[in-house]
Amino acid sequence: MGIIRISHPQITRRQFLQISGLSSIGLFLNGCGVPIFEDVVGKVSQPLNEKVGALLLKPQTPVPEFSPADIQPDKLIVNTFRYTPIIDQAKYRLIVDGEVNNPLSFSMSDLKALPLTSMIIRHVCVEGWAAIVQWAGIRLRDIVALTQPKQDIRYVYFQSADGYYSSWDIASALHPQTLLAYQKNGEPLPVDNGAPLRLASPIKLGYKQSKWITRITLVSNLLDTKGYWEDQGYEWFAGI
Ligand SMILES: Nc1nc2c(c(=O)[nH]1)N[C@H]1C(S)=C(S)[C@@H](COP(=O)(O)O)O[C@H]1N2
Ligand SMILES: [Mo]
Repeated sequence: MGIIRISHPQITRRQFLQISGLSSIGLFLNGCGVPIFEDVVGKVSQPLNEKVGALLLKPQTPVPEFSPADIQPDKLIVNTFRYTPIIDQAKYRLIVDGEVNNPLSFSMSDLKALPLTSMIIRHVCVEGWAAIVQWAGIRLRDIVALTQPKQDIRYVYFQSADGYYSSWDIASALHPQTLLAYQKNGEPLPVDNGAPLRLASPIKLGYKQSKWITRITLVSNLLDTKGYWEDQGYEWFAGI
């Protein structure tokens, strides 16, 4: 789909551990609204994008969650349109890049060092089925905060190992219940459901919940290609 540029910058282990000990808000602002990230990963060349900053500081209202008794393990139908990529978790890297000051590459153990969030939500597929699922993983907003987005970031592209791709508006991406999940119903995420890493969010339809994510790219404008299904006429926003 030709998005932006490929870069594979590495963050050192020491830097990562320092960063991951901080909350996403603490990463961004001290009392004066000045980025404190500089102390941790070096010079910040751009001021924080005000819109992204506002979304991070004032997260949208959470969607009510279900209780563990509501989980429907048999109702989540595997829905894979191309093929199931088998990813070696030891070699896996998540690239987060685009219009950011601090593009990053994460191993699975880097990701697992970030705060774990669990939620029980309803997955809704446009093909006419739904399932209540428990997902656990990291908040996408924490990853976005670490990359120090430049000004005017409005969209996020997700690329998957099977060639699937999708794009989201930044507000939905920064929603506190938009997770990069690596667990399902209390177990490691099965390959069919997107291991090692997939999107899970109660505010978007199933086809926006990319499985096998390998690259996340923050951009100010959408390209002509918006998503695997979106480019075939499915609604782009796909909110629930
Ligand atoms: N990479 C990738 N992600 C994908 C898909 C896919 O084919 N490839 N299918 C989507 C659709 S339409 C749905 S409903 C959900 C299904 O998730 P599941 O297979 O874990 O139930 O994955 C979404 N994410
Ligand atoms: Mo779907």
